[in-house]
Amino acid sequence: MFNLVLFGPPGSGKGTQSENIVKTYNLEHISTGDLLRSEVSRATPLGVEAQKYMDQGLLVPDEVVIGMISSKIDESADARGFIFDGFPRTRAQAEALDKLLEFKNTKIDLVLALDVSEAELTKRLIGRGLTSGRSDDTEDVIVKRIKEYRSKTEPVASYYDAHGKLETVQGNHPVEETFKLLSKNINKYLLPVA
Ligand code: B4P
Repeated sequence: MFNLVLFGPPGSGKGTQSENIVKTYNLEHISTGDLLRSEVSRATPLGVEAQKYMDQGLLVPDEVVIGMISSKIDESADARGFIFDGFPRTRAQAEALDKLLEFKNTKIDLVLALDVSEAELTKRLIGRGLTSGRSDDTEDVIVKRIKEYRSKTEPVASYYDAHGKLETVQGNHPVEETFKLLSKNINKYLLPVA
């Protein structure tokens, strides 16, 4: 099993690149953003709780997100591997993920961090907001999301760096070009299937 974390600020292209990676390497995609938005749209108790945070550009509490991940991993026990998109976003989530995977006799193999300038992030998210209808793609919420990223999520990179798992990839390029850079790193561990 090969497990990859795709790491980066809001709008860095985690969701976009995950689609390409899933198709090329046949990995199971786990996006906490997508899972949370699905709970919100179905107005489940978890979704109602999560929406309060997401609408303000804040991270949803760790225990909510960690519980969701655990059941999602169990659903795909036979997978070739997982791509974790937008998770972990705090050190507590990173430690919880390590414990969960250890319990399942596996581990995180590689963390690919997308490096994108703040001006480009803002431009992309405002652009997406024109059509996405997402309540967190407005200018004032985007500023809060980037701030939340800098204070709570960015430190997670050092956690993985200390474990020798972190590779940083320039993500300012067009989608296909960034994908080539990501693939170069993944190919050291796993052969493409497509
Ligand atoms: P997420 O759904 O994870 O979303 P994201 O950070 O906005 O986006 P991503 O990096 O995937 O960007 P994308 O490819 O879409 O999080 C949303 C919220 O959910 C969080 O703020 C938080 O509240 C909550 N949440 C999620 N996970 C959590 C966790 N683990 N713990 C706590 N809370 C959690 O790209 C963005 C735009 O850029 C798109 O329009 C795309 O088309 C464009 N784009 C992408 N790559 C491009 C490129 N190379 N060139 C030009 N445009 C590009």
